Amino acid sequence: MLEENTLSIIKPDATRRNLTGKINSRFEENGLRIVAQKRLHLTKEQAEKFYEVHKERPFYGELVDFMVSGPVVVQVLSGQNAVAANRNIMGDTNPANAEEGTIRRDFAESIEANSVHGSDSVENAKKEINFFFSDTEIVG
Ligand code: IDP
Ligand code: MG
Repeated sequence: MLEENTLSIIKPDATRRNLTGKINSRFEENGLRIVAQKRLHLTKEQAEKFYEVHKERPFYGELVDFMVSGPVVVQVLSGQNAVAANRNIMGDTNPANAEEGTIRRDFAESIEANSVHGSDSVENAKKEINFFFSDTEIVG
């Protein structure tokens, strides 16, 4: 049994449409537990730093603008194989390719405004969680 933590972000397209509760129900119904959570309006500097790995990609500037276009909910999800489990619940980056019943298939507006972020490895999850949360803010 691999108990893990992963970082989840509910993106501005979803908070704007008041989908926070609906999205979080998907995580809870699928066995993940929200063990830390805060609603933030990211600064441009924070969004640029968070998505630094993508800075050479053509969509980087637009992605940063999108991520600061409204509030986000940053949260830590905990559970067995939480990193992979969260990615499965989210679905493919492009909602057109996402499987039925996934968050992105059901809620995303576009490949960019795709409602949720999820860490893609255990190593990146640790870094991304530390980016937003101190240890005392994570309560399992
Ligand atoms: P992921 O969120 O599924 O891990 P990444 O490839 O890490 O996908 O891309 C990070 C984010 O950048 C995506 O969630 C999406 O918001 C945005 N993005 C990815 N590919 C494109 C694209 O081709 N055009 C516009 N935005 C994109
Ligand atoms: Mg990614």
